[in-house]
Amino acid sequence: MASQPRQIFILTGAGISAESGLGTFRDRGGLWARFDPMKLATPEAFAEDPDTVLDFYNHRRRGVRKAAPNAAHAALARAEAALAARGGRLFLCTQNVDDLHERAGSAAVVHMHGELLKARCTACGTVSERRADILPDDPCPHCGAAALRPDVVWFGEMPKHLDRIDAALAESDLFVAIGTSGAVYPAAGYVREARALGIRTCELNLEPSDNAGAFDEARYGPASTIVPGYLT
Ligand code: BV8
Repeated sequence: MASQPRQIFILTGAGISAESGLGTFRDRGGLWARFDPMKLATPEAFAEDPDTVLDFYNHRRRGVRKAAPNAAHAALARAEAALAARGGRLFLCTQNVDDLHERAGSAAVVHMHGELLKARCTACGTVSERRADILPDDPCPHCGAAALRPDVVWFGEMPKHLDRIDAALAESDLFVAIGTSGAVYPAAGYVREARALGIRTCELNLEPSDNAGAFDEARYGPASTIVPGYLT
């Protein structure tokens, strides 16, 4: 990393968790290559076939519980602490619904697409920690209704924390995208917003993403190798 930025905005996607054994979405053999997201990751799909949708996320939740953070997650946690120690800030915005950033030691993680290890009650809105499967008749821990869903953001639903994300981006002097294809909005638009704000941009990815042309700088390779190298 060149000059010492004070505020770094990091956007991570499924690629940072790939070497931890969690599937990506759009790579060969990825989740959306095997499943139709419109049949599993939309509120309409959940309304039509809740059992299949719950089962899909139960399977992924079990995978997250078995996975471990990799060197890229650890490097981001170290960078967060180092930047804070010199009066700066690393803002970590993730599209991922796993908890690998937290388990690697990142203190502040903004999950714009929600979290797989949380359940939301569609009756009372309560969000609760949820490491076990969600079964159709499981009661909400707050109101008792059998109305739980994964607290993730489906296609067509409003991502979380957008105001915080926009405010952090506007204050940053470096934008780094890690392990994301640049296919899903509004996250995929952040690099262009950064450029319009005069913020330096860098892509760290296995291969050039759909957004590759929008970045000032890029390093390609597995995240567990290129992220530690870039952040130290
Ligand atoms: C919304 C949670 C209204 C559930 C997910 C324009 C503006 C706004 C919206 C839209 C728009 N155009 C279209 C839309 C609608 C839609 C959209 O973007 N559709 C796409 C398909 C065109 N967006 C929405 O519906 C969003 N909501 O728009 O609300 C609104 C309007 C205006 C402003 C604000 C709001 C909601 C989208 C969220 C959907 N939920 N996930 C779940 O997980 O099941 S999306 C899903 O895709 C995941 O969150 C995932 O993180 C995300 C993005 O995918 P990536 O993370 O990038 O993963 P991918 O597999 O694609 O790529 C992996 C990359 O890693 C690859 O490049 C690969 O090369 C690399 N890689 C692989 N291995 C490694 C690696 N890199 C490094 N090391 C490795 N080892």
